[in-house]
Amino acid sequence: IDQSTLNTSPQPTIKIEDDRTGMSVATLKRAFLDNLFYLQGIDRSQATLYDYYVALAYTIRDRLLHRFIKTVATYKQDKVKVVCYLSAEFLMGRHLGNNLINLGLYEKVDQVMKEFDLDLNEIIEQEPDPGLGNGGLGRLAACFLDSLASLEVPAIGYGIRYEFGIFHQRIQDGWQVEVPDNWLRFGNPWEIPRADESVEVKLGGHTEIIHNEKNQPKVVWIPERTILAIPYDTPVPGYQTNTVNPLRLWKAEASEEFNFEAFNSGLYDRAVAEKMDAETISKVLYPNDNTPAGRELRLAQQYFFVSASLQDLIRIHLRTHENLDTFYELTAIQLNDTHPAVAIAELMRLFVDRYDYDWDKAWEITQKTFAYTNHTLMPEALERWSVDLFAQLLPRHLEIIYEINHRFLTGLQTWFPNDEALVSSLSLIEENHGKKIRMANLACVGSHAINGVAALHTELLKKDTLKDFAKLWPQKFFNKTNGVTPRRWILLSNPELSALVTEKIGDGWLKNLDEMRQIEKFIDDPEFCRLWREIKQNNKRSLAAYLLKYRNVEIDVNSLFDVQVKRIHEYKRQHLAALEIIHLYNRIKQNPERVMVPRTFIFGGKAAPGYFMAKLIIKLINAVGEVVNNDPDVRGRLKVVFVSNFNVSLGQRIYPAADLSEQISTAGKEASGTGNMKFAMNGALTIGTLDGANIEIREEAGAENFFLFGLTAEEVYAMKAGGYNPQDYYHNNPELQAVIDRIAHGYFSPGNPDLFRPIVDSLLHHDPYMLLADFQAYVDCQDQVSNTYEDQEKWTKMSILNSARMGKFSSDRTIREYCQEIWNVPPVKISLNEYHPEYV
Ligand code: B1H
Repeated sequence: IDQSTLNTSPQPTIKIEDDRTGMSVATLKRAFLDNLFYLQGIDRSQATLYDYYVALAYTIRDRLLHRFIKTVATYKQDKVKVVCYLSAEFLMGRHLGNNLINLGLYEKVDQVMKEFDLDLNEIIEQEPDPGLGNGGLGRLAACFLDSLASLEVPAIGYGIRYEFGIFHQRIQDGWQVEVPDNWLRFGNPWEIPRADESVEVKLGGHTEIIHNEKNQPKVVWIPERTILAIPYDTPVPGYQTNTVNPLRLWKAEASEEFNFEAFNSGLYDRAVAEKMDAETISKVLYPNDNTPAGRELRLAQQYFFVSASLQDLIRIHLRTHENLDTFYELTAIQLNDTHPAVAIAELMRLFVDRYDYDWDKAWEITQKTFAYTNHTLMPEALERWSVDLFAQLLPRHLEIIYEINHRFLTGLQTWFPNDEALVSSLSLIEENHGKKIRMANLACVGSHAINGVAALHTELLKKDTLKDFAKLWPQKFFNKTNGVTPRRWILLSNPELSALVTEKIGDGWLKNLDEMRQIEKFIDDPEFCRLWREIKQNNKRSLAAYLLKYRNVEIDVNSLFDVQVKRIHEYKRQHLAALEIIHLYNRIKQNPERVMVPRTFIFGGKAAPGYFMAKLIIKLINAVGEVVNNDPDVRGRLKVVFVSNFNVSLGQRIYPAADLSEQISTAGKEASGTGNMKFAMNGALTIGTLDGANIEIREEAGAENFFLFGLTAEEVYAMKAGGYNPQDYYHNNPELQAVIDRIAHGYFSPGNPDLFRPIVDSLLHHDPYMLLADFQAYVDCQDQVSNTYEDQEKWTKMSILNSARMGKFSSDRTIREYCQEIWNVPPVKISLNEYHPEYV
């Protein structure tokens, strides 16, 4: 603005590079200072790093917003088909760095910060890591949103705006201690509340039959409580596209109407109590991974976000359409596991009760709308809600589920008369010890597509967990092997490796990860190999510096970094790695002069707070570390580190620094795994079983570039069927015996020899995850790893080949497959006005 004209001319000249949209360094500088002053209310002489973070976040948010508004307007105007990803979890990780990358602003903003004497990395570190998910399932949802926007696919993510995400993990005296994660304490610049689009969600009460004007009977639900669902939108930009899709998370609040009533009748404290009750629904994420919670509040959470989301979708549809007949043509709803599966009953209720559709028409639309992803084969992990609980909270939905079941089973009987076994396995209701609703069966019946998340997993679903559905509807089953976004997991996490790759083959790999194959041609180029090694070494050094600075642990950057980071679960077998460590320790104790490749075992991961064995495994790892790390005989050859509070941001530091990726679950138990992909993309070699996506990773990388060990899924089943006895292994393998005995005799728990008894007993008497059966194969394979590591040239080549061949595991590939085979949703280009329309 020409200052001299301000007070004299009614029409000052405005130079149009809008400070809220401009992408030049000069504009970004001005906008950043402006936001610091006017939004954060502080100037440079007083600002903290956090103030700078907020100012920068708002600067970037402005640049997302006009793309966001244009994207949503285009979807509405062009009446395009939209993917709706329903998920109880979205483990997004920090937004700032990723948004800079996707907007193509990373370098410019880095420069801007330098001009203010600020370090962009330090500013990025100020953002609290939004942990609205447990692990792989929630992170998959986040990677999918990145790929959807990057592929310009119209999409919306629907979930819950938990006030407290996954707990913060502290380690005290070797034990996990949970601390609440108050991530919203200082506000959240990335979300936009849309109070005007709030909807009501009802709970409880009973149903009645009334007669309408034509004297036809009709069921009405008389609910007991009303909760207000308030949407908060977080813009999700694609990589180098104009598409910015919404992630819409619902917050629960007391409905005003209800409160007024109570206030007026003088029941002030009851009104306050009810208000708090309502807000409890979106208060906290249940911290169970791969185990359902079975609590009333959890069912209320599921229904809450599902009902709000479906009402939202119907409202959106009716903005441009007269009725809901074509709902499925414009809306493809994906159920991320069974957590949102009550959506099938809710959509039926809305169609039949509220919009007066006849049952058959409603059912046809419902089935065409939904698709279901299964994420686990563990029988105890399949959700089953007690009918009593359902009746209390969702009486009308229970009736609808019974009606769906009745029609489904009646139909079955005409095709398979007198097949009682089939009927009882497919029924939505489980009858033994207290009636339960099988949510996986509801999801299968109400969807047109059912998919597993890796080839083996889908095969096992069809053969075992969902075998009768697969026989009934083979055409409904699909495999969609998981993937991860290369933007966050390579470009943002591993900038040096990314720069090297881009220098050699251009930057096409970021949109088409298959192009990474082109780096194979440098495998015999000694300079390339040297740089590759140097980058890994730099990543190891920066992880070591971080651990020293923030965790006060010192690790040797010249040792092999052997890493297992994931949720702690018996089936994932962190304790198998602990047995290997004890075994290596025993070797050293037997021969203290023994020469060996120095190793640092790095563990990270949270245990569900109520999962006793998982917590004991954490204690075991720390107890073994305590002994090994302090024994003078070990002399730097072995170190054990448990990094507390593993989360998305720590993952971004750890994956690029790993030499070896531990993927050692019992075959047939890990549906896919996605950490395995992040490691391999960043040049770690994998030691793993034939489980989940490991199988496909090995296929892609080449068997010679993968350290394979252990029983296959088939062998596991056969062995169990034949009466597996872990004692046989214990008695026949003196080295294994020595390892177990060290634990059993209290070597790692001085003064408390019984501390690890539950682990020892479980291994010796049941060993449901077959650690003892796989022990020797694992030890031998680890020796092979060490031998290979001694040949650094060979190791480097294997590392390059792993990175080069991971194209399949880009979530872009996964999303393309979903779009073509399940959703039938094409991309839509978003054209952008150069400036905010009001300014043009
Ligand atoms: C996966 C879950 C899960 N499978 C219940 N199942 C939950 C189940 O809070 N709950 O009730 C939370 C999470 N998570 C994981 O999904 C699999 O174990 C991984 O193998 C897979 O890679 C990931 C994504 O598909």
